[in-house]
Amino acid sequence: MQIGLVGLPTSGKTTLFNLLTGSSHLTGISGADEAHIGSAEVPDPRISYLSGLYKPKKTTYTRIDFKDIPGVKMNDSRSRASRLLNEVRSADALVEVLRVFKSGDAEALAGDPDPYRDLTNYGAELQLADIDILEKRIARLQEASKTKKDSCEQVALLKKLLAALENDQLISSLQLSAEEKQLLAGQSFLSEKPLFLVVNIDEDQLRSSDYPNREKICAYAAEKEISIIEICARVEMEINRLKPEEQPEFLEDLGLAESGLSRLTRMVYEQLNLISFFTVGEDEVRAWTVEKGAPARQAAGKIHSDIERGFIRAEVFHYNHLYQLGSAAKVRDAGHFHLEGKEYPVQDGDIANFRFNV
Ligand SMILES: Nc1nc2c(ncn2[C@@H]2O[C@H](COP(=O)(O)OP(=O)(O)O)[C@@H](O)[C@H]2O)c(=O)[nH]1
Ligand SMILES: [Mg+2]
Repeated sequence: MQIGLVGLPTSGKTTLFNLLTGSSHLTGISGADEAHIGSAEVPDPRISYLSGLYKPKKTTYTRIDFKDIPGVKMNDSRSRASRLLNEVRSADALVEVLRVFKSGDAEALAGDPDPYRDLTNYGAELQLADIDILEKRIARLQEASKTKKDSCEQVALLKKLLAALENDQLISSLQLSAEEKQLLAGQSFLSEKPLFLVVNIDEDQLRSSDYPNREKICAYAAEKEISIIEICARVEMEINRLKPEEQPEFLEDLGLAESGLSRLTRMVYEQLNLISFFTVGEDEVRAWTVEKGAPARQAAGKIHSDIERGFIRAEVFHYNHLYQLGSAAKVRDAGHFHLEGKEYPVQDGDIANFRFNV
């Protein structure tokens, strides 16, 4: 699973990427030309609690991968533009960064901020790229259908997608049947990817929780069912430089319960239907990511392929019981331990111990 950071040049993508992943890539107008990849820790207070309880040698949070994809500039060559578009295509979900903050650097390149314009333009760009692909595929299939019958169904479906896009609907908003999804397997469309908006605002705007065109942007996001989050990348940078124990006071002063970075990571994590289960012990307390509904055996495979292969049973209890009762022994006494087979759908917050035999 890889989350692409997209948006116009100087919107703050690399700044956010550096903060999320602890990297130090060049920001600003002379920022790097190529996409880069890194992973971000998914904050989870439950891990801190477990770590305090088990005092393990090692505590490991789960992570998700981000890819910083440079925006296309006016004078970019076609080949560069298409290379960058391919980077967008290969991402599983997109976080679009919109610039609202004012800064000399950004202004010189991109003019006054106009996030509503940027948002609708980018949406249109994704839509056009999909329309272009669909038209080409339909033409190719129609050519082939003169000799092959089974491409007719495909053509009808692709035409349905095309009509939706031309009608300003996102592919993700269509209710496709299982058969239709099957027909589309292996084909990916940009406007089908889960999309998140990061509105990159000024410190003053963060304090007043307002900025120009806020209502229009929120209405657009609501209509298209896009999750939206407001962040001030500059403030995030300042918070990041502080010692961890100094950060809460700083955040409180800004009227925030949590840093924008952790809100962003959690939003992406939750909206993509990802959940965490934990393994605990003296050596390590660790969070693992699976998709909601993943069966126990598959979850075990996240830890090691041997555990998946030789899976016997999972011994499971829930974090909430541990948190309420204070020790695993009390959780066991209260009858909250359960043994589960390979099909058991792992729950968010499960603490699991897998028995296996290879
Ligand atoms: N004032 C202000 N400047 C920012 C903010 N976020 C990013 N910048 C600056 O805007 C410029 C472009 O940022 P960068 O992350 O390189 O944008 P990218 O082109 O989207 O990767 C850099 O000079 C950043 O320091 C912000 O929230 N406030
Ligand atoms: Mg950049």
